[in-house]
Amino acid sequence: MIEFHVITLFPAMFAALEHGLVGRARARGLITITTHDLREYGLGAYRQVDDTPYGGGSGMVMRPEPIAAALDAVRAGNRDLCALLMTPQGEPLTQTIVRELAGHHGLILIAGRYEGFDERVRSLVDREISIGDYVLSGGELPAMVVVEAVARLLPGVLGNPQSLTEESFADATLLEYPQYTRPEEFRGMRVPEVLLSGDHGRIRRWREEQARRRTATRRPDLSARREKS
Ligand code: 9D3
Repeated sequence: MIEFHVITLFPAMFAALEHGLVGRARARGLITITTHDLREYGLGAYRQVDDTPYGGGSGMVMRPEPIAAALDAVRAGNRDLCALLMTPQGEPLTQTIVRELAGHHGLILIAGRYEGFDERVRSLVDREISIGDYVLSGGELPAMVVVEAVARLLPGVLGNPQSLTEESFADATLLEYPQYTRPEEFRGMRVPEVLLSGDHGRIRRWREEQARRRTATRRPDLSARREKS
């Protein structure tokens, strides 16, 4: 059981998490996801959450007070939550980080918009997380990525715990071997004979070799990391 709290200007985007594996985990009471509309903590009659940057420059910056107020409100009801700021300047998310996050009782994810956060917001959180080196329009999709990656590690969320065992073994440093299902021939492309042989020793060795070769050619970075460990 873990509780996710998301602070966002676009709570409606998180309807995506009513579906699929995460949606089922919620329905079964294995996780909770609560969105908190940052606009409700905005300043003045216009509920302002952003402002122009000191020193000039283009774009708007998220003011610290609404985020601090939202964080205080979420933390008031719940002790011991790990607060994550979703930002392109954060640590790039890895499966190792996902496993660390899954160890907490609850997570607060702060999704921003505009050009970024006032620097002082960083002092209010435990970690800053990026999901990779490409430009998105805000932190909402990254927050959903974190929720899904963490949720599927929790006991009972995956139907088949076998997949988790295989995952931790491969540790995301080995790409998947080629997989086939019916039909035996599709548009002239046949299923490799070894997979039809019934020889489970041969099949296992073929899959290991394929996974190694595929990792070496497609992901030399992962391959090098494996050879060292
Ligand atoms: C194009 C504007 N960029 C240069 C000044 C800065 C910038 C600000 C805000 C770039 C992206 C964003 C919005 N992105 C996120 O909030 C975000 C993000 C991402 O864009 N990529 C990967 N991970 C993340 S986590 C949050």
